[in-house]
Amino acid sequence: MTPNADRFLSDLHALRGFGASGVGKGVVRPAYSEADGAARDWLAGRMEAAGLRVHRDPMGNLFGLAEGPSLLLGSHSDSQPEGGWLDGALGVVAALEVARAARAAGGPPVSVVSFQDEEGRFGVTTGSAVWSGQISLEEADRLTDHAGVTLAEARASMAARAGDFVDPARFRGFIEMHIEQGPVLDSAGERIGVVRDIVGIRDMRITFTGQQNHAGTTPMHLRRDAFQAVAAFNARINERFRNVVTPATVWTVGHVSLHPNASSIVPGRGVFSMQWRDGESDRLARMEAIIRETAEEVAGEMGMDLAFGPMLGLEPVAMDARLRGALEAEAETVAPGRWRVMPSGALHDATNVAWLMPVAMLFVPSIGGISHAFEEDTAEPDLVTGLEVLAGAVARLG
Ligand code: HGY
Ligand code: MN
Ligand code: MN
Repeated sequence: MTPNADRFLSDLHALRGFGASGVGKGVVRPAYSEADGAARDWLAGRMEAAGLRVHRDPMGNLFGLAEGPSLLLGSHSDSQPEGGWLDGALGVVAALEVARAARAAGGPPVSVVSFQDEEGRFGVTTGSAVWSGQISLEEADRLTDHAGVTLAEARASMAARAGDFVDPARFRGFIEMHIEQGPVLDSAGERIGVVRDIVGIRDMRITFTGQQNHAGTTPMHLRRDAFQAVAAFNARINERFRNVVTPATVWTVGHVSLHPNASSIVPGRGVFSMQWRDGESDRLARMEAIIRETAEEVAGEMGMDLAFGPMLGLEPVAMDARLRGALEAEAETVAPGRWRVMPSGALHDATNVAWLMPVAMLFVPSIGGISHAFEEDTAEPDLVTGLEVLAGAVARLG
């Protein structure tokens, strides 16, 4: 089986055209946006041209199905609000190329998927989470983005063309190729990472409500300033986590919204996202307890009402030994001595799909370790090396 590197790179650049940010190679293609819909229509056309049967499920997950039992390859084609051109797109386009190459070589059958809302406009890897039953469609429909739009409203725009959920029993396994999104491979001068396991995550919205008031006339000691509560929480949590976390644990306050967000108004409401990730579920639970206690303590001291949104979470998962073995054998063939087995600190659809079938993942280096930013990039020879390892592993599993 010989994948066509030029056709693969040309498709990858074509996909970048949907939602191209105009800054570097970046893209703005959030789930269910116009650019996302147009990109999915284009991908559907490429799937059809590759001889695959196009199927959209109620979440908007897009499948190109091969006849009979097949291996499923893919990732996602939605982006962060400011995203790179490869995050997700690489795995989808590589899957498409391997499906074409496999078909031309007379097998093995390969199906392709682009999951919807991997980047969590509404949740955490929402499309594959619903497909795998980690969250029900009914529950997911009530999730809102930062602007207050519900998932039910967003997916309604794509509902007309949706069929049923695909029966996962038709797939023999799932392999997701992705950029590393961290500095390990790039700084070591290595070409391929074979993933051992993917960390777990928790994500929750927290709201402090104080009293909106005049910024000139309200004495400092009488204020119930929601921003001050958010700031105090953040300072305290960094301190409190100290005895619980390891150097691999990460946590992020990535979205903050103050109401009404005006220079001359003491903010009455502060809403922020609290996200934390670690390879051990127990540690994630201990961190949750600290977060809740600290927020309650700050609310009590500063006269705030406190509300926690629903906590979304995915458990850490290990990759399947057989699929992983095929990637390792192929990595050693294509890039001898220049690959490693490594954990994934980023979340991926593979986490959810692992509940349905054996899964494995491979990484290619990210230049400077940058991702979730317009600057995200990977040298083209590394993209092609990844494609070759993926195709070779599929042939081995044939
Ligand atoms: O946030 C993540 O790890 C993933 O890119 N959605
Ligand atoms: Mn991704
Ligand atoms: Mn991402």
